[in-house]
Amino acid sequence: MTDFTGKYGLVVGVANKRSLAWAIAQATASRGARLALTYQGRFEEHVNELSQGLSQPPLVLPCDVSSDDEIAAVFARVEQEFGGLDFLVHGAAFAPRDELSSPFANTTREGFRVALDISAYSLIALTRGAIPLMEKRGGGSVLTLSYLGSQRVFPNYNVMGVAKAALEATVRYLAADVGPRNIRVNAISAGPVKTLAAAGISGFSSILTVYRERAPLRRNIESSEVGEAAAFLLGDAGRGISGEVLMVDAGFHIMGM
Ligand code: IMJ
Repeated sequence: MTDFTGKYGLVVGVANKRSLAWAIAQATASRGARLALTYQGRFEEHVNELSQGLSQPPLVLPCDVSSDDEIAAVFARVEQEFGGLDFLVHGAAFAPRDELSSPFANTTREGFRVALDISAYSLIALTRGAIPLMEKRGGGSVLTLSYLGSQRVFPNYNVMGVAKAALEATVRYLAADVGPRNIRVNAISAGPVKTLAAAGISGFSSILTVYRERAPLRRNIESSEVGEAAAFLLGDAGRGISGEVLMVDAGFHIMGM
């Protein structure tokens, strides 16, 4: 599969070993990519530990994606160390906990703001930072992670569904904007995986069961399957694809019932 030897990537949104962003980091690093990984404050230890396990030691940097200053600092360091960038992986998402258990009509103004800022706006800010570094390399590929809750209603997904709908629209508008510079922008919409983003979500186990029963493949997906689909979209094999949301969900989304 796609070789990433000599390619530089930035991966945002690794929290721990179960993170889909980590699966993407592993899939690209194992194919030869040199990576920078960013962590949000509380995940520093986890990400530092994980980074030891990559074949090439990554650059590990702090980044709170709600801060323009921290985003600017990340790209300054990446430019210093790599001189350019071939791909960007955006796997950051957050809504205040209460928003994922309260009735949707009770969504707060602040909860809505935070969810859309962290989970959708950050893709615009990060892509803007990546553009000059990708132009130095003659183009690049940007990938984000979404969920079917952007299109359909799932219990408790609530304002995250709204944020993912905004994120998928952002993918299309960014793809149109940066395409002339040979930069592609895509999303993978992954089926449910027991990551930190799913921890403590009430009813998550029954969601996994429903997917397993109804999906054409009669099983749930594995993180590595997201990693490999990501490697395809990020690498040369995906060079004709932009503005796309690729479903990696064992086919679940095609079913009517
Ligand atoms: C999350 C909530 C409800 C239903 C859910 C999920 N389903 C899936 C998820 C069906 C698959 C996981 N997911 C796709 C997410 O995007 C989760 C985002 C998320 C999770 C948390 C939990 C902890 C917290 N804030 C969060 N913000 C976003 O405090």
